[in-house]
Amino acid sequence: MPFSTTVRGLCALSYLLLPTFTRTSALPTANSHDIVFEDGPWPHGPPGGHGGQCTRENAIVRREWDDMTRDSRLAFIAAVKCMKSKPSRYPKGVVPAAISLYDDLTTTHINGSFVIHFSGIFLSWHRRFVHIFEEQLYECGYPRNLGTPYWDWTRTPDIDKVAMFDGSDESLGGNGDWDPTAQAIALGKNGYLPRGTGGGCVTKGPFANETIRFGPFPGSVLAQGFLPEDWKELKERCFTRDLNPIVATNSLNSTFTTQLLAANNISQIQVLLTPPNFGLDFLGLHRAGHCAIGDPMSDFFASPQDVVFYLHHAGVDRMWTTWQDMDPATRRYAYNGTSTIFNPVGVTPEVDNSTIFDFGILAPPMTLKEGANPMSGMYCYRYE
Ligand SMILES: [Cu+2]
Repeated sequence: MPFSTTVRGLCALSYLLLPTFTRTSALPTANSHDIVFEDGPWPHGPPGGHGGQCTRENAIVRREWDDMTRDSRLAFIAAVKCMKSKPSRYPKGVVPAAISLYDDLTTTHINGSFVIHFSGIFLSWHRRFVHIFEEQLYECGYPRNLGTPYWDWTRTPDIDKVAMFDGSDESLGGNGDWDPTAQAIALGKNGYLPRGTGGGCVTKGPFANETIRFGPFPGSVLAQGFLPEDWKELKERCFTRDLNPIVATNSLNSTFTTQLLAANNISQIQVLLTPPNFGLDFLGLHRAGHCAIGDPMSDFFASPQDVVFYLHHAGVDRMWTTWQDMDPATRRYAYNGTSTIFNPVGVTPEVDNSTIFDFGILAPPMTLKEGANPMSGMYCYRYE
């Protein structure tokens, strides 16, 4: 069985490849004086817009992609394209690969990768990240009563045959074209993932023939524990996908969602989403969603370059929200881990409500407590 030589971190990481040292690059932040915005980091004030009273009636409703109307889907696609047409907010030369505002979100994700994954802030950080994306959809004319669409994985076992990826004008774009040279992905000691049914450039649908600019990051970057010096440099290539029905059928099904929602504590949730020790039959829902789409979605660092990232992480957030809401008294502020990837002892403390995490130039830092409830504080959204 031939294995890919440039294995992607998220799908290919072996638990044994633990970084011993982590750091993130210093980039300007929303609170620093490195960047001065005429109208603040986000022009139209704090998120939410519900005037402090969030109710079931006035909450933003996030719907499954298939449950959205054609008009809503087209509005979403147009807003994403708008984000991709707005200029980056970084001063010239700071992040050469960040051409658009959409790229700024990817930059922030890459820059935070060793803090926001396999850690106690994974869920909270990605919840807010999707919310920042949602705020930018509104700035691009997306109707304010509609939320970020989510992906319910259990509806897409035949992932390369579903409407979401059929390449029509109201899809998220098609599969990548068949690339005969695409190879299986080695999982270290844990076997391999068979290749998907595409692998080449996406040439159909709304995001056809687009260019991506970050990565690919080989799995060794995760193992070494810090980003390569040149990660901010412009490396243009075509936007690809490699939809993988074997991963989708095996790992993105109701057996796993049921198991997740039956978890007794937050550490079980974290393990079931992204098990540190995994194989083809147990990828975890979070990892499997990335692997089922293929590069760049399967790239541990640069995955937000595929817009499906946001639907997938809304799907992850929906699971966490549902689980929290079943027993808010004990689950609302339940955390597990530190602010460092793989939670090494003595690097950063165990997180709690006062732990702060940040979003670079995108938005001000916030605490875990502020991000714990989708229906209060800065948030006012629900899943339907
Ligand atoms: Cu992430």
